[in-house]
Amino acid sequence: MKMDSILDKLGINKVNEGASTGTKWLKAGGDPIKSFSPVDGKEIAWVKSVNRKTYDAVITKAEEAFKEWRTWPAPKRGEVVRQVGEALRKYKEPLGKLVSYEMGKSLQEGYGEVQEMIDICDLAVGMSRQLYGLTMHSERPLHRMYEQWHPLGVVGIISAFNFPVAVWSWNSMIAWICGNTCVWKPSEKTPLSAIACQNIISEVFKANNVPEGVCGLVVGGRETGEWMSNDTRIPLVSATGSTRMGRALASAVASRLGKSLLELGGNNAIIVTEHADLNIALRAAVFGAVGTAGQRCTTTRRLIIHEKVYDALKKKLVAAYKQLSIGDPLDEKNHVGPLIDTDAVNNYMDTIKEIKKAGGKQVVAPGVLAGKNYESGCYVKPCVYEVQNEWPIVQHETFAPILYIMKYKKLDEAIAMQNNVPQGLSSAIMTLNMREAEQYLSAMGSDCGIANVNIGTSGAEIGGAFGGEKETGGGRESGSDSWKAYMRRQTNTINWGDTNRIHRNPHH
Ligand code: UN1
Repeated sequence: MKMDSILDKLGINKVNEGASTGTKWLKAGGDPIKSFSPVDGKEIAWVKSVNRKTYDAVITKAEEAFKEWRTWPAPKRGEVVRQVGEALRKYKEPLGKLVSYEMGKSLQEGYGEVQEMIDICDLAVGMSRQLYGLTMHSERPLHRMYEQWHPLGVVGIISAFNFPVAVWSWNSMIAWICGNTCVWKPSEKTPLSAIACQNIISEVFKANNVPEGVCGLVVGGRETGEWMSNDTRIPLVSATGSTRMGRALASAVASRLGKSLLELGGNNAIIVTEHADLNIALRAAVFGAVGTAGQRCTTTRRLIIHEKVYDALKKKLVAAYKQLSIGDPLDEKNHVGPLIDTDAVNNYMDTIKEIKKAGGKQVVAPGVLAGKNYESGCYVKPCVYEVQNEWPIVQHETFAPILYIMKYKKLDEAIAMQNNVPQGLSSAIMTLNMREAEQYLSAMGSDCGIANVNIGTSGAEIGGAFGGEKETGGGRESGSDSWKAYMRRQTNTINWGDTNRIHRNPHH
């Protein structure tokens, strides 16, 4: 399929309005944003960003729609989400290709993202019948006490370029079955993938007479995110992105006593013990470090290797990195695609300068690729450096395929190194030794939101709660009981007795 026909199928024009209340596109009124592909540097299409007036119109519509949407039984809302999942199955190929082309991740990963959306729809459909509250025994006679969960209202969703569609769906599908309306601000680096999603859902929402306003879209930059953070009409803002963005957003939302759900930076490590299966460790490390060109928040950034297996694993790493082919991510023989833009390339180069200045020892060389097939200037070589964990550059998340390796002697020391960074998203240990694995998963082990054994740091499934501690922001999205973040808890006590009978109780 040619890209033009893909854009056609997904309803993307040369110039698009970046504002929608669900099935209706509004005049966005703000500056146009150009979306270009990091794959070949070509312009794909334009999107007009929102101005304050259009933004307000979308939020107002979402507020109005909430009044009706909350009256729909949750399983009926789930039925709409089930149909969204069906529609996504139908559009998996063109949407996966657009994600891959607009963001630069491999085609396999582009399809994987759409599959993740389908999976979260399935999960949310089941959840729509399981929004359970507890009941408890009242201390008063002839009283009943229980908890129920109600929707919050308008949920603002801010997503990042690296998962242009999946992370939005984790939030929106669950927020919807809970009875909320959503307004999505996608990354301004990948607005077309968002417009495509909006077109796909709008078909389903129209067919089901879902109130206009349940799924809003506002394309815009940092300022639009700030409007959301300060907007008292939005009780919950769920945001994925950098720690810098998260810190600003969290304090703005907190100062109006709103809720925020944050999924920010990671600095994920794999500990490889002397008891590891080195082939499993190698595969996990390479996939984790170079997948999505190192631009996942779950990317493996540090390998902490036992001294006994250090040289052996290092040799295997060097050999494996030699096999990597870098190029057009839509061509399935390539393993590594481009970074999102040339700013990211500059960031990669600045980081390498810092590593060298600190005394990092090169194990696999870095480089920016130029010439034929690399015209976009966004392709870089995945590289490996020997470093010290406490160096400021190692403590910092750089969204690029740079892997740090370091040596340890005792597991306690390795765990301390792993935890000794400001971030706390994902982590893994490679070992076939039960004591090591259990220590790692215990309260004395990994301090991250995700801790794995013999599987790498990236590729988390939607069924588990996803998120992390410390500077990662503490939020949990997608599976398990993460739905609770999108609802408010109400404790209800009902007196079904008459006063006389209560009076007879000697304790009251
Ligand atoms: C992200 O990078 O923001 O664990 C999310 C993974 C994916 C999610 C990553 N399922 O790699």
